[in-house]
Amino acid sequence: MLRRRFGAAVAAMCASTVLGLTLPATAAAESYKSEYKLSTVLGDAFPWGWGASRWAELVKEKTDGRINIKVYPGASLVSGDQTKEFTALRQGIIDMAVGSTINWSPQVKELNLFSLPFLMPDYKAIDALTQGRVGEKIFASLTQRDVVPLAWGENGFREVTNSKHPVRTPEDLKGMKMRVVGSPLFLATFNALGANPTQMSWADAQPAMATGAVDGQENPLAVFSAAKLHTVDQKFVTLWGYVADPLIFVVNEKVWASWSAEDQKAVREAALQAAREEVARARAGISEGDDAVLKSIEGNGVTVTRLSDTERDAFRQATAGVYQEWAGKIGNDLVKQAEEDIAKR
Ligand code: X2X
Repeated sequence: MLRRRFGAAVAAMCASTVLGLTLPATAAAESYKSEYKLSTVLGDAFPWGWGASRWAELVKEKTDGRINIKVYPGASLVSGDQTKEFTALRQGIIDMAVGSTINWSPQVKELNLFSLPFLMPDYKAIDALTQGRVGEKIFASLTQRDVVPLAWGENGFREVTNSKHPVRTPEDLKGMKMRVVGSPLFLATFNALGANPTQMSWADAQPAMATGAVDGQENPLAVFSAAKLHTVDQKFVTLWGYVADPLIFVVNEKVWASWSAEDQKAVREAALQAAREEVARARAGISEGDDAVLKSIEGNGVTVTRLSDTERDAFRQATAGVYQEWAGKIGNDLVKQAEEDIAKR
């Protein structure tokens, strides 16, 4: 009897000790998910997916494991439909993302800025926008759309490729079946160039190239190389650098609000560091003086066409009407600021 009572008392003590010690932790654990879902289009073999994994890794480190992130490449949380990613992020189906400005531009019109043909001539121009007042304005408009933007990464300058012949003039694109991404601005640009553009997701694009359902596409060289697009018949690349898509590291606003100030700071710092490292990777090996990726593409039998300034200008002129029309849709003030900041770079 005595023994049993003693046992019960010990059990009660243990229970209260356990409860006393674990209650605050349990409360905290309830507002934190055991795992956060992070969406990207491209996986670890690409700078983009690498940057997302790097962010996850740094967050784990900096929060002592309080925030665990799982990366879902292939926009798999939205069944591969990358233009639905932003909506799913707002709705909380996705907790975090490293997303391309192109894929979110159907919902955030300002993001079409980066897809204005021939707005940004070089990396300094991209940086002048993302690291300046234009970038701040775009972040402010994202903040009004239920997400917390933290850092700018980069997919890269998008070069046009095809299976038919070298492209040196707009005429060379005439009638060519081109896969483009999901913003109507891309349809407008390729229509203006006389091509025959069709919209599809990245997942559908590769089989379409392999079967010849499309002749060509446009994507950064880092993507061309990692996706081995020469194996799906892309034999001709033209370096025209007509647009570049930055990436944005974001967290759903409710998820963000559920974290302590200390953890928010850690996630932000991790995003800034991962983005810095990701941009360096996205830019590596594809320009003069640092051309290992470009060389390996050529080594695979791909013909790389480099345009003179005059040749590039013909593409610019052919798309000038699209630029004008879309500047109005994006917001003439924002476009004007972007042009000024690029001129001053
Ligand atoms: O679909 C594309 O072309 C890609 C991978 O570059 C984007 O997601 C914008």
